[in-house]
Amino acid sequence: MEKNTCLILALDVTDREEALRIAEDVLEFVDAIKVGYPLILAAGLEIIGELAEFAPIIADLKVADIPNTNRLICEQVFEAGADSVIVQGFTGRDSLDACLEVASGYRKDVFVVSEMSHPGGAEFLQPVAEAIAKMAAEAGAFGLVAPATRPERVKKIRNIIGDELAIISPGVGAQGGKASDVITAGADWVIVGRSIYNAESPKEVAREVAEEIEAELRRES
Ligand code: NUP
Repeated sequence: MEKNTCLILALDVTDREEALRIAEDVLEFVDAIKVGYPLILAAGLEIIGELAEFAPIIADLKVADIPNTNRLICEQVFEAGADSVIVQGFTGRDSLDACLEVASGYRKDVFVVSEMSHPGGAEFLQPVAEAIAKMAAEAGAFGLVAPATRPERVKKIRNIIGDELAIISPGVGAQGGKASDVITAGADWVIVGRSIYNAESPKEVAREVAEEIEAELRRES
């Protein structure tokens, strides 16, 4: 996944045509498109291959099962054309290793959720987030998912893992996070869903977020 705009679109619409239309519309302002259960369940797994024509695809399936089942899920996702998959870390090292093995066979990437961005993410996940981040780094994951709603947590996790892993960060816009704050905190990519795909002009909002990130990166350099 190339770093250009540092923006990832979370495409959680449930209509295939709408998904393709929005993807094409915002294309020049996003480095990747993240698809998850809402769109895959509505439009079928083939939507991954269709969207892969536009941008690298991150399959946000938050894979969280025993190693064998994780392996089977990851094979399906990569066969469908995804470039990376998001998996949960709380299931432990063996479950993560199963995903990493499959990804490496396909020359694809794995992102591990360290702490979730919604308020409930602070209940059970936050206390183990740092241990999950360390495990993901030791296991050789490509990156982590960390919450844009808590930039101080992104900073903490960045300090723990150093520059070895990428951080992708959801929670900007609809969940209250701000793109420039989470870039300052050490995220590599910002993930934005509703505030782009529900906008009257998704392209304009994507442009605004990309410009905010660019300005912040320029200010820091
Ligand atoms: O901790 C997480 N928070 C989160 O919002 C991990 C995620 N994968 N996500 C996903 O990011 C969520 O499922 C949605 O697809 C996207 C955020 O969308 P929005 O709040 O910008 O609409």
